[in-house]
Amino acid sequence: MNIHKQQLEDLNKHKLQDHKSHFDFLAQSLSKSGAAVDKLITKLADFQVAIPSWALGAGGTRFGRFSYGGEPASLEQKIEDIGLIHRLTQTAGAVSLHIPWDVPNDYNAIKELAAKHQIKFDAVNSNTFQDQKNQKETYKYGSLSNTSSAVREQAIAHNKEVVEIGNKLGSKALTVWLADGSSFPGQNNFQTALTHTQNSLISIYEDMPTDWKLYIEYKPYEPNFYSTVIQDWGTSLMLANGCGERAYTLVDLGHHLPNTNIEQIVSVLMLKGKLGGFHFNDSKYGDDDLTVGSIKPYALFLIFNELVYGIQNNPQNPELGWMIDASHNVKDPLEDLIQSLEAIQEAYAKALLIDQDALRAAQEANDVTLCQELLQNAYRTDVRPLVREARLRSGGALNPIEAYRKLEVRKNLIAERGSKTVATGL
Ligand code: PSV
Ligand code: MN
Repeated sequence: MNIHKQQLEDLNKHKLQDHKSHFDFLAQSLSKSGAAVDKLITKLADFQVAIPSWALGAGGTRFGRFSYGGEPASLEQKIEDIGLIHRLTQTAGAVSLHIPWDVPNDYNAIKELAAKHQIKFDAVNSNTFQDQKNQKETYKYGSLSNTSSAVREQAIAHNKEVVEIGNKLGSKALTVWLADGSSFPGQNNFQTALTHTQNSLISIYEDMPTDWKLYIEYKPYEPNFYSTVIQDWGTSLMLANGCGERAYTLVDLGHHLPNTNIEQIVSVLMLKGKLGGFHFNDSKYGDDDLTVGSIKPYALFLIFNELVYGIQNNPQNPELGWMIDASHNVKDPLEDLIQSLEAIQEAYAKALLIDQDALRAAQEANDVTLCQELLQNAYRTDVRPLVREARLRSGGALNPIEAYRKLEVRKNLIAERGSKTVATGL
């Protein structure tokens, strides 16, 4: 399915007058308080988030999976789906592939298709958490950390192959997330597992092209429930430092124990120039992979406050790889992703409104009340007209969810692909 320019213009036309009055009102009051509104809009329009290729179909839990009609059955169809989301939101200009789920058959054709939809290839992800058909060694007891050198070599070779695939597409980063760990006390020797992991990562890192980055993701539990080898940001940072300059920590919002102060982690990593990638989602209990901003929008705002501060003040930190890493068990995956993108843009816009100079002065003066006022004034501002204006100027839909429904995207995808297709992923 294609969404044509004219279709979006027709849909936007009906909402334009209302939008204009809301936007003018907000722009005026922001300008009065010293904000450079046009610059804000440009920043929002430039902010692009990668969509993971494995999140375009229904997600599942270990108890079951309820398929969605019209799911993409091939890499081409996955890119077409991202093209639809990008068309509507103008915020999803990248895809993150998971190998071996997404090995292209024809590299040139995939590159052309992605370019047609203005989609770039972001970080590529390796998969050593599942065994593949005809695979010689099993990852049941770990991959890069395994006690067996044959297993470790196989996992290292897989990661190198993922880099080769990504390199042919124009990716510039490899994300490694390990399920390695133990389910019972005494099962693993912690020190041996960590040493193996460090050595394996060094071998992958040293083989990467010199303009590539390595993102090391951490997670405290699941699928192993007693320990994971890379359990937290400190372990990830230590491993990244052990690899070299182009190795970084990747923060996935769901990979923390309840109430962890994620914004502080972000801040410390950026100060050290070691925050490389970011996976957005939301959660109530664990790695719930829910729609961004659906549970703890204020926490997301505080995280964005540190990201914005770091982007402005930490030139030692590289540009970040942004990605949504959510799962869609009950909602239409494309609608869910659109909602996540909207929440990300809103949190970013609110964080951009914080008067950083005033906050700094209030912090220096230990004026705790004013510090809170400054943060919450920004948070309480309804920034949706700004986000809509950024989308409008880039050629997107004023209201992407409404447009998605009016254009009957899902119905069209089911008509094209059938109701029984199943997308690869988790
Ligand atoms: C693991 O929970 C994770 O967050 C990693 O990023 C994986 O690559 C992704 O989910 C999908 O499996
Ligand atoms: Mn993740």
